[in-house]
Formats: sequence, structure tokens, C-alpha cells
Amino acid sequence: MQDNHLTRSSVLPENEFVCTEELKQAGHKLAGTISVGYSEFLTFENELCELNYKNRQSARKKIMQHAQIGFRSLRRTCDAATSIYEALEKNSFRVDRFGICLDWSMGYPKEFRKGKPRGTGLILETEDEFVKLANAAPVAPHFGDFVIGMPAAIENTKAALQAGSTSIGNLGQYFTFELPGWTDDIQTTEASIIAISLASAQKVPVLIHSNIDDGFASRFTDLASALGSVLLEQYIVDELLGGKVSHCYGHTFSQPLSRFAFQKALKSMTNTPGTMIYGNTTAFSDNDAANYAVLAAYLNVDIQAQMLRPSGHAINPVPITEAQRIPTVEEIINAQIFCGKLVEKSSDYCEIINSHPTDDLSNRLIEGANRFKRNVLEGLCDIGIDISDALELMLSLRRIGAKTLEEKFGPGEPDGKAPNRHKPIEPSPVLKEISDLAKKACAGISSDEFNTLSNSNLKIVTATTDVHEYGKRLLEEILKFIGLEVIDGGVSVDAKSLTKFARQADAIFLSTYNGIALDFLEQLNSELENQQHKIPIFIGGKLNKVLFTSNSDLPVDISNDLVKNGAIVCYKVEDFYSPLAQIARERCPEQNTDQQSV
Ligand code: B12
Repeated sequence: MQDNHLTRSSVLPENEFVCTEELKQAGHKLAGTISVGYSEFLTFENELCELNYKNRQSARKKIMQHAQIGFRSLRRTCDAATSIYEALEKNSFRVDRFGICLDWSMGYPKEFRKGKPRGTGLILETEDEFVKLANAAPVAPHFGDFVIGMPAAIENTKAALQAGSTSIGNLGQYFTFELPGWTDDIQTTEASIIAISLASAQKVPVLIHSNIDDGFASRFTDLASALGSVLLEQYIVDELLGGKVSHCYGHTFSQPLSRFAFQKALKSMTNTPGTMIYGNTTAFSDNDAANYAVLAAYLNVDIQAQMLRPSGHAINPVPITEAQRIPTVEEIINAQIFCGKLVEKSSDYCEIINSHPTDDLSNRLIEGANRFKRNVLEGLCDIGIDISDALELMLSLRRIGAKTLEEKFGPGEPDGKAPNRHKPIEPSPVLKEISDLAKKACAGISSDEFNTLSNSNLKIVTATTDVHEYGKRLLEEILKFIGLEVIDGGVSVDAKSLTKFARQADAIFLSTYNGIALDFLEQLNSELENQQHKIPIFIGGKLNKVLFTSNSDLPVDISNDLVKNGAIVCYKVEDFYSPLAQIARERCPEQNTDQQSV
């Protein structure tokens, strides 16, 4: 939705929807035949569900550990689960839960999956494979992504429950993720409501997981809005659908004080234990030693927060190689042992911490979050959205999107100069990180390139192939600094839509991370050829792919293939300066001569 003037017909032009009550009933009916299956973890721990386990450990102030596993093949993932569990046990540590990273192609219903773009994640073909994976070790299986919130929500939730999982997500993804070629957001919403109702009608509580960084949080400019999104999801899942939503945050929380305060605020707003706190992975670079410092820094905040106020979240030591590639089993084990030891060695830090500044910030966040929730619900009600109807509310939030939601309903003081027109209660650390990166990159442009480009009138369309949009935002900041016109080609675009934007532009800047760079480029080239539009394509991000012929299942670099297909490959933003300046010179040789003579 581009239009900032909200009306019911601009948000929900359809006349009527399936009644949410019917969807809830459908979920409850399914619960008559689908129930939480055998679980190696629950049997080992003598518990009925992960929620009970989390509450038990929190009461003992025992800090839990989460490990994310992200390989393509089932065999490799099962072997990894067993080895990680055993290695930690041998070292007297415990990995409490495994985050299972399904591939995004798993988000399509099975009958539509064939031929769809694949990322780098795990693909499970049958329900038995879910069971095998979930029980590869006595560790809680967390089906965190591409289950709830996706078109395949019902079938994937069924399989996850039957595999003994009692923590299933990811509602955050519902609000922001697009599957290429899938436009039926009503089906996605209906399937998600049925899946949430199925999970919530189980005999034992099932956590409806939501990673807010996958959702609106990473797009909001204010941490109070991010916390407000937690309240809105609680309203939808707990109040309207009778479930138990459980939140994860962390990727983008790079400042210790706000990371700590956010945990406190979150804890005071819910009785349901959180799933996990994600690592501040945006701070990793290609320097291993520096990455260990990043790991220790964010883990220590999370350890102290859990010691002071256990919120049931497991903490997540992300392997230090994560920014470079999918980590190996050994790297996951090292990070887990590092974490276990850090917990052991940091037991009474909270005694030396002055918590007043965190308390203040936490209170400001809570106040702002409540205001945001109120503003959103009242604002939607005013334009005729039935906010007591989960389907209408979910669909409206998704279609309106983070930017407009914050512009319209942001909790801070109105401020025309602020990015989303409100002065943030507490600015999201992402804003500062991107602007720091932009400043650094701008320092690297030569005055000749700067002059050539800023006088060139080139128009650049920026876009991403998937949810990762920081690279795009960074590029936009730099392009605007240079004085070039930016056309927003969108986030998670498909090749066809991008081609439309490209017609008004002189170059495409594409940022891509999910292992589909080559397939996307081939489609884009063919769309551009159909339109007989020749335009340079700059491409950057994570330029890899899991090859069909691979026997390692790990993604390999495909930069050379991208070059063969005509793209200008950029490993860092600075790589675009010289080739773009060259394009500017070729387009307008006179201007170039003028400049040289200045
Ligand atoms: C932040 C992040 C997220 C956030 C994104 C938030 C947002 N709104 O953007 C969230 C949490 C949502 C997320 C989700 C996922 N992520 Co992620 N994510 C990352 C992370 C930590 C940082 C990427 C980033 O934005 N960096 C900041 C940018 C500014 O820096 P940069 O990437 O170094 O880019 C530089 C250059 O490449 C260049 N550049 C980038 N693009 C372009 C384009 C042009 C034209 C030019 C000139 C330059 C340029 O500019 C930068 C500065 O020089 C990386 C790991 C890492 N540390 O890199 C994983 C990573 C990219 N994610 C990954 C995965 C698998 C996922 C998920 C599929 C996981 C899941 N199962 O849910 C989902 C995505 C699902 C989907 N449908 O898209 C993998 C990709 C695996 C691969 N291809 O090998 C990574 C590498 C993590 C890993 N090691 O497994 N993620």
C-alpha cells in the first residue's frame, strides 16, 4: 500500500470475507484428529509442553540455550542435532532448543511448491521427516519459520504438532514476508488463523512464536512501536484467537541499554514465556576475533537480563561465521560452549549494575507501546475496520505495512523531519547503524566520481528479492547523499514488477540474500528482454546458491555466473562508484568534458 490516506476501501476493498469464527471452528475441529505427538525432549524432561519446561527453568533461574540449524538436507540436520546435543552434554552444558530453519519454499502449500524458488534452508517432504528431525535429540524442536504466517500454515502446523513440537511460528513473518509469485494474502491469513486455532486448541499450551525482527520491528524507526507490535499480536492471538503468543527479538538490538530495557518491558507485559532472544547478528563482520567480542557483548546483556528477571527466553549464541556463510556443526558447538561458559562466569554481574536508566527506558517503552496499540486500533476502527475480527485486523495491518502504520500511528511526537514523521521514543538502533555505514561508505567516493554522478541526472531503481532490506536502505542513503534520484522498486519484489520500475530508470540496484540471486537475475533478464529494455544491473548482498548437483548441501558463491549473465557484481557498496560513474560519462560525454575542465 503506497497511499498514505487510509480508508476501509483502500485497505480492504473486498466486500466480504469468510467469517473468522468459522476459521476458528475449522482449527478446533482439526484439533480433534491432530494432537501433539511423541517427543524425545518432553519425555526426557518429563514435561507436557515447552511452556512448562520454560517456566520450570525460569523459576530456578536456569538460563536456557537456543541453537539455530540451517542446512538443506534432513540427514545433515539430524546429524547436526545429535552431535551438538552430545558435544554440549560432554562439556556439561545443555542446548535446550533447536531452531529449525525451514526453507522459504516450504511456505507454499505442497501442491504449489514444485518449481518455486528455493533458498538455502531445510526442505522436508513428508510428515515422517518432521518427526525424525524433531526427535533427533532430546532438545525442544522449535518450528520457527515458514509455518504459521504462510500459505502452507495448516499443513506445516499439523506436521510440527505431530512431531511433538509445542513452539511454532512465525507470526512476525505473516506481516512482512512475501513468497515470490504468491499474491493471495487472504488465503495466507485464513490458513494462519486456522493454524493458530489448531495449535491453541491442543490439550497442552502451544507457544505461537513470533520473531518481531522478522515482522514489523526491523522496519519501524522507534523501539516503542516495536514493543507496540507485541501488544497488537497479543491482542490478536491471545484475546481474539484464544492462543498464547510468545515473542523473540534481538537481531537488530545492538545497543546494550535498549536491549536490556526491551527485555524488561517485554517481561512486564506478558505471562507467557518468550521463545528465544536472537543474537545481534547485524554486528558481525568478517573478522573472527572481533566477532567473539560482539558475541560476548550481546550475550552478556541477555544473561544479566535473564538473571535479573527470567522471562523464559532461551539465549542464542550465534556462531561467529554467520555473516560469511551458513555455520558448520563445529562452529555451532563452539558458540554454545562459549555461551555456557560465559553464563557460568557471569553469575553475579547484576549486583554491580545500576538498573535505573534501564527502568526509565523500559517505562518509556511500555508507555509508548500502549499508545501505539491504542492509536492503531482506534485509527483502524475509525475507518471502519472491525478490530474484533482477527482476519480483518491481521489483513489490514499486513496491507498497511510498517511504514504507514508508524507514519499514521507512531507513538512519538509528530515531527515532519523524522523518518516516519514521529520523533522516536527510543530510536531503533538500525537507523544509526545504517547511517554510520553510509557515512563510512560516502567517505570512500572520489571527488571526480562524486561530481560526475551528482551532475548526471541518473535515476536508480533500488529493490530486494527478499525480506533483507538493510542493504537497500544503505544504498538509498548513499545515492541520496550523492544527489541521484532513487526510485523505490520495493522489498521482496518479483522480476516482472521490478521490470516495470526499471523502465523509468537508468540502472537497477538489486540487493539479494536468500540464495536466489542467479535465478532472479535470469528471470529479470528475460523480462527486460521481453520489454526490449536494456539497463545495467548492479547486484550485491549474499551471492550464493545451493546447487542441485551439490553433495554438501551448502550454498556456493555464484558471482561468476552473475557476471556471465551481465550483472555488475558488488561485494561492498563502494564497488558501484566507479562503474556507475563510467555509465554517467558514457551517457553524457559533454558534461564529463565540462567537469574535467573545471
Ligand atoms: C539482518 C538479517 C536478517 C533480518 C532482515 C531484517 C530486514 N528487514 O532487513 C531478518 C531477521 C528478517 C532475517 C530473516 C532471514 N534471514 Co537473514 N540475515 C540477516 C543478517 C544478520 C544481516 C544482513 C544485513 O542486512 N546486513 C547489513 C548490510 C547493510 O550489510 P551486508 O549484508 O554486509 O551488505 C554489504 C554489501 O553486500 C553491500 N550490498 C548489499 N546489497 C547490495 C546491492 C548493491 C547493488 C550494492 C552496490 C551493494 C550491496 O552493502 C553492504 C555494505 O557494504 C545476515 C547475516 C549477516 N551477518 O550478514 C542474515 C542472512 C542474510 N539471513 C539468512 C537467512 C537464511 C534468513 C532467513 C531465510 C532465515 C529464516 N529461516 O527465517 C530469513 C529470510 C526469509 C525471507 N523470505 O527472505 C542467511 C542467508 C543464507 C545464505 N544465502 O547463505 C544469512 C547470511 C544468515 C546465515 N548465515 O545463515 N535476516
